[in-house]
Amino acid sequence: MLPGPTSEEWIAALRRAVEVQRKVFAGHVGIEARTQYEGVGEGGDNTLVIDRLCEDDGIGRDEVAVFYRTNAQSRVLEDTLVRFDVPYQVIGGTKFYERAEIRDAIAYLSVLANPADTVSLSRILNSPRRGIGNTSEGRVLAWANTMGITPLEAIEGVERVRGLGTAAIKAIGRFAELIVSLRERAERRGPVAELLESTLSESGYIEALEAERTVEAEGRIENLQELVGMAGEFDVSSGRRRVVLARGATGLGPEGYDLTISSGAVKITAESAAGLFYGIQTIRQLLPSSVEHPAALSRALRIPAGQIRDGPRFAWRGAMLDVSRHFLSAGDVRGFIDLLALYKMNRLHLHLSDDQGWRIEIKSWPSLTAIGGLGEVGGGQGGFYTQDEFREIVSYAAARFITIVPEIDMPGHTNAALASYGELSCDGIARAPYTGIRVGFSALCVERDTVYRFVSDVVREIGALTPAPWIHIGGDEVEKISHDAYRAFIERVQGIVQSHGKQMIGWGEISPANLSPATIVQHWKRDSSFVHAARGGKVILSPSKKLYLDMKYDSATVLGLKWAALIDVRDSYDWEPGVYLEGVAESSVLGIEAPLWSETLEKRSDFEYMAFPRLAVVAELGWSAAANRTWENFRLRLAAHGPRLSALGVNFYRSPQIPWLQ
Ligand code: NGO
Repeated sequence: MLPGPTSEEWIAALRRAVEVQRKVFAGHVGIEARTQYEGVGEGGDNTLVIDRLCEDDGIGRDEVAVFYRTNAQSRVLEDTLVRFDVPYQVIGGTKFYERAEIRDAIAYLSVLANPADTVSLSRILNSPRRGIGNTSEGRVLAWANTMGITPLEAIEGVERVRGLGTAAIKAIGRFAELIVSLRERAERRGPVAELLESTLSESGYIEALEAERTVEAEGRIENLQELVGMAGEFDVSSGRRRVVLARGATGLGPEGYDLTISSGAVKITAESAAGLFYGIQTIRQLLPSSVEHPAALSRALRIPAGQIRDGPRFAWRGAMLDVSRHFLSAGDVRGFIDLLALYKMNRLHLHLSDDQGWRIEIKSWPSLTAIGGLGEVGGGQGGFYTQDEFREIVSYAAARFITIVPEIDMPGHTNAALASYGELSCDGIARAPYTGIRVGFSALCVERDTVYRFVSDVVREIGALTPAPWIHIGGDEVEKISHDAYRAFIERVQGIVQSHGKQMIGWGEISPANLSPATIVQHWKRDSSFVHAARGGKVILSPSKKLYLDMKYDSATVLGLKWAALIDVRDSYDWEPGVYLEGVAESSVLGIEAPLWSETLEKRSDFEYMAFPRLAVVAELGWSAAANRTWENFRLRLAAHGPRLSALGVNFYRSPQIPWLQ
């Protein structure tokens, strides 16, 4: 069912288009249409390749990416489209022509040019890939259609996986597509069902996740399969080519993986789903950066053969976003999470409250967001996450093996709360909203019982939004309270956090309080973290001179602050977490985390500019063994990430220390 011309006028326009095409190609027009999984077809010289018309490819329903095989052809096409007044944009060397019209025009053209192509074209235009999401009859038929198998075979496939959740079925659908594509390229050997079955059973992965049966697990399958799909395009010599995911002992720890790439298969073995996920991320990094752009996905991709046995050095590999000083939408946070996943980071700490804004809905204290959520630094609009939005962020992150760590900063950094509820101050008077960037001036009234009721309500509500065991209570930069009163406050809050079944995390300042060894201290400047290490507690390292992503790169950097240091890429790389703090041995270091404070950052691209490429440094410090890293080697590897970050649309700082590849 091709979308036909919709009016007389259209038919005329299409005819003209056909004529132009015929002329420019001297009467020879071939059309080839393909989806991501159909491999790279061998069109003739004048083949027009219509690529990926699926909305779930991120291109959008009415957009078309058109590639020509040679530059000359691409110029011809461009001329043609310009003549027909079709706007286009160039992304990563690929031209995108928007509008449903051009899609229809090309479809129509294809019918005239080569009726045999109608079938494959309609497969794409009807985009059955969108439909592989549930077991309803229509979907199964669509699935069968995509795979080129009979509806009965498709139903059998679904039967076999009946009982799995929607996402799992979707994932299997994708797997199936992948297999079909590989099989097509191997000239249709063996029945589809057999291949599907053997790949699934060898993986053991679906079953393992099925055992978990959680929403997160389903999200993970989906994400994993998406990425496997990307790897599915690898171009190796003919034969049965497969991606195999296996759960099994590797001796590489719970997050480690063993990746073997040979001409016959790509195999990842890991003890946990997280390990498989990281193996996939490595495949992703081994593939050319063009895979990061939807338009480039169906090119022939080559992946080097070899074996990688890999596992992380630290359990905590984190970043922090300060969404209080300037608010970031949930969508922007998800975008950031995607980037963390690429670099195998596993914690995202969200600094949800500060003097300038309260960013999370608390149902028992509604004014926190109704009043405290309104502003931000500089007087902008602010904002907050509803609990539902926050839950979505949590599960989006979990699907990428990233744990969200929520922070409510107290007893200082609380002006937004004090502006919302006067009873949290000792004088009972609500504070005015604050839009500046000073610190240290606000404090909860630590003598008031109301304050502890408030803390308990907040911890309970936030704790319920995330399955993670941690609540970060800030505790930094308190100038308005005596040391004794501060310590007593921290101890009481620790009890509250524990009473809600969570472990407390706090900034370095909390160390002198009588902390449980299960509490975690986050070092950021000279402090007494060693006291906590001595009592058997764990420390997260966020040294401001090394890991503060809000510090300027050099004196010419416009964004950011510089109170701790100027931190170019090498400064953040050249240090050793295992011996950084006296009295905090490597065994006490839980891991590292890079905070991105947002006093000067207004929009997502500002956040990205400060985070990248330094976040790649953090990833390496968190993951690689000290013996395996040197600056000279790192800077060359990082250089290759320039095109990848560009393809992902990340606004990153092109440090002159790195010989960036174009
Ligand atoms: C400090 C302060 C934050 C600032 C940040 C700016 C900590 C833990 N408290 O770090 O409020 O935003 O510096 O670099």
